[in-house]
Amino acid sequence: RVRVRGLSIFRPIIYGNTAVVLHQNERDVLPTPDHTHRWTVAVRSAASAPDSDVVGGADDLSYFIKRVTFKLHDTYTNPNRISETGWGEFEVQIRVNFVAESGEKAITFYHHLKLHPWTVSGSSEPENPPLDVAAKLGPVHSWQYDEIVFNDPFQSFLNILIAH
Ligand code: SLL
Repeated sequence: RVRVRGLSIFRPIIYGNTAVVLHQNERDVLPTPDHTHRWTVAVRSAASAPDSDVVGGADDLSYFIKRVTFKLHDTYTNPNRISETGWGEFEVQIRVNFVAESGEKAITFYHHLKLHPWTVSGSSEPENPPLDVAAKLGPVHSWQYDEIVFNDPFQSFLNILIAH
């Protein structure tokens, strides 16, 4: 297999989470009533379709990404989830495995799960509003743009990337 030496190619991604405050009636039926939020973490393509204002999609990264694994805080008994309930923020470990043809090693990065809509009013310090106020503010979003860079890619993998 031939590497294309001196060439770098990247693919843009966004990663992050959304979170909502659980209603009391949702909390009542959880095995863990101390959980206050429901959240979802995700990795998506940041290359939007030309005729669409929707960024990313379900599996629009699958031509070069084989698997994305999320590792949650040790307080979770099954840490490999993408959608969960909880009460606190923590670093989510995100591991990306590439398709076998790429010959690329897996990469690992982190996202700080955001649940709380810190607000600033007037000249006071930022504050974390109580749950009933946070619920009215609506979903919290925290997304990061990044680029996955491949240096000296295999010719066959380069073909896959540029053909897509
Ligand atoms: C904090 N350093 O104290 C953080 C840790 C951990 C969040 C937050 C638990 C879920 C469960 C959950 O929400 N952990 O135990 O079922 O804020």
